[in-house]
Amino acid sequence: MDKFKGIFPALLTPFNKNGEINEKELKKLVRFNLEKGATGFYVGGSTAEAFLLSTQERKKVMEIVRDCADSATLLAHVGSVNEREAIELGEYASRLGYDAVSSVAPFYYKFSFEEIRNYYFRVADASKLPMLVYHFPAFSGVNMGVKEISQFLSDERFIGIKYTSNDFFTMERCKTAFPNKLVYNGYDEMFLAGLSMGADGGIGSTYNFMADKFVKIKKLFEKNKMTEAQALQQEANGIISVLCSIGVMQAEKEVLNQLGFDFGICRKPFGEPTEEQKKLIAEKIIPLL
Ligand code: MN9
Repeated sequence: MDKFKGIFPALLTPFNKNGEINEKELKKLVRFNLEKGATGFYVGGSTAEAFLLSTQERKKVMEIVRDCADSATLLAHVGSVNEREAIELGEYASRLGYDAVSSVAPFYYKFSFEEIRNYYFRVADASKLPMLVYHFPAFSGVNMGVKEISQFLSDERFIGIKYTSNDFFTMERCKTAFPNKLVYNGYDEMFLAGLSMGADGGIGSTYNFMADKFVKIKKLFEKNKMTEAQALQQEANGIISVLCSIGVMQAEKEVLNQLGFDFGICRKPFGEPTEEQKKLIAEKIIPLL
């Protein structure tokens, strides 16, 4: 289980001038994060613009990362509102040798919990890999409490949950009821809070360029050095406030661009940061990295 406990950047997807996936830059980002101490990667998640990619492109992203991630632990997000796509991607992740698959709950149509549960079971069965529930009610519109989450965590096909919600009471109840299952903290700005409520690690978008800060927060927490851990979380949060004021993923790509990557911009309908916002990133974020 240790290979699953740690800091997992939810990788961004670089696009070139024509809007196609930029393989070279994605590989460069993987290497950059391995040097910063990332345990592994969450591949093809919301941060990767998964829902703006074709099925072929989602597979290509998985291949590129598999190709260059050496022995890092790889979690493939295969979630889709279209179950057939999720199954196809889950089977593909398994063929590529991923360590686990993950899925957001099927969204938009307000499926019943039973429909959602059956979706998860079928996707898990098809891939035969351990499944990680991606709980993100603010974006998926699907809220689940301890009772619903327990139906997954009590099942041997499920390895844990990526928990992106600020309801830490529910997080703690789930981890306490299922101590052998994994809980990943999802909101980077509350990582330290998540650790104190039982999270085993984190999966986050801001880790793309500051995984080292979160590796340190986790180490300090484990050594009971809370004041130092809080100071680092505060430093990270100063950066995350700026990202949120611009648009998290659009701003994250600009951060990488200013660090010497060529990540391009997010796919439409996402907009681009203005010159003023780029200046804000240069002044308020880059010097802290
Ligand atoms: O799952 C990420 N969510 C998205 C986690 O990217 C949509 C987080 O890393 C947030 O981006 C981050 C900023 O709010 O915590």
